[in-house]
Amino acid sequence: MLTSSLCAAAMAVTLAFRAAAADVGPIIGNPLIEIPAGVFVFGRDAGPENERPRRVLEGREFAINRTEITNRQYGRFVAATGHRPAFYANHPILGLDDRPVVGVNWEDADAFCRHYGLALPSEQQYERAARGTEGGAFPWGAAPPDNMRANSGADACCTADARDGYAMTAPADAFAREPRGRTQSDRQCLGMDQRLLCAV
Ligand SMILES: [Ca+2]
Repeated sequence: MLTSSLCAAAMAVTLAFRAAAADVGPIIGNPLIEIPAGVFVFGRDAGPENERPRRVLEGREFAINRTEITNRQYGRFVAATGHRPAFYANHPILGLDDRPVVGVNWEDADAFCRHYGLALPSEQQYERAARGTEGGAFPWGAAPPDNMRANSGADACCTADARDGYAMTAPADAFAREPRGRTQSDRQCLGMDQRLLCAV
């Protein structure tokens, strides 16, 4: 998990309206994935107090971006609105077009979502999209992370770890091989271990 100082929150819309159609949305190149209503596991018994207890909730349907918001997508928002660029917009790696935008704060992320008629996702929405319905420890299930499943940092803070192929951020869809945020229709949300998403 990258430090929160680099993160924007994931973005999702909280309105419980039915998405008009699959794989569409206002953000070019980043469709909204429909997450159906239904019961899902939220929280866990082991972990910080604010994650306890593990419980089963009835979730409303919503939709959330397939991947994190990329620098290319955030750049279009900046060009359209005059909003300040991401702090790392010109970084040789973190600022690459296909990488998740980093160096934006909550207000930036909120403004981005609002511009597209979306909203930041709730904790429940984000967790439902990332974990599926069964409450697995990771988007792919219970197996521990490995270099094929996720882009991770070094075990000890704060050095790069390129064993997964990326010393820093990876393209937003880089780890598409494993299901993440599986939906009942097999559409997937990807890369939620990194940073920024929007939803409807
Ligand atoms: Ca890495």
